[in-house]
Amino acid sequence: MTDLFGGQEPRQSTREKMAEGAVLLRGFALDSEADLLVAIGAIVAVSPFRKMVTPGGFLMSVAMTNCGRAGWVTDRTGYRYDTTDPETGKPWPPISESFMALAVSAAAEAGYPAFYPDACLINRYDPGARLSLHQDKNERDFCNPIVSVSLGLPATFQFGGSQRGDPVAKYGLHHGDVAVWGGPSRLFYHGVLTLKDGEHPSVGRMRLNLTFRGAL
Ligand code: MD3
Ligand code: FE
Repeated sequence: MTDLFGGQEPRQSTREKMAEGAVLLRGFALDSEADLLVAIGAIVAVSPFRKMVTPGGFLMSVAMTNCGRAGWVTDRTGYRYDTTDPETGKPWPPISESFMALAVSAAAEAGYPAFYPDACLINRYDPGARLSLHQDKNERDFCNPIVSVSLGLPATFQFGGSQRGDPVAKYGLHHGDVAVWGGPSRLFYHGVLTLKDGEHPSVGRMRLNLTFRGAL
């Protein structure tokens, strides 16, 4: 028998429809875990995680950094995409091959075959961190989906509708899960509940989330 997988079976990935245009690919990133963690380490060596201030003056509990041609930032003047990291004054590090391959293949698997992100926001949730209900609408073209990758501790994700008051569904997002949000669900309200304490075997005491975007 030819050894197709180097002695290792590819891990199983399942697909779940969350809403029109929104697909959850459970376990899709598990085989890329090691590459992703190395790439994140290289990014934060150049552009470290930082907690940013909202236009309203609140310090976010989620620490963030970016890679790609543009990065999402917030300060007292507003939310925007910036081609330079305001902390370093330099361009953000590039999107690595392993990041790009994962984002492109997940988008294709979810029915978006021509998605080539130019920005990737990296969120770090320490225990106690949360992200309140919001829409992602700083991107130029809402025809592009957003691809999100969850690593580390599990979190409860809230997914509503196009109005803030719409009822929300809750999903557990686990290490290796990838979700793709496009079409009618692209502008739906969403958020992440307060992260519970724990220790993940390969990531430690945190959750990491990558979101790939067509920003510019
Ligand atoms: C649904 N991040 O960075 S990822 C964000 O887990 C953000 O860190 C969360 O919301 C996190 O903006 C959720 C899932 C996600 C991302 C973007 C979406 C869901 C989305 C855009 C539209 C609809
Ligand atoms: Fe968001």
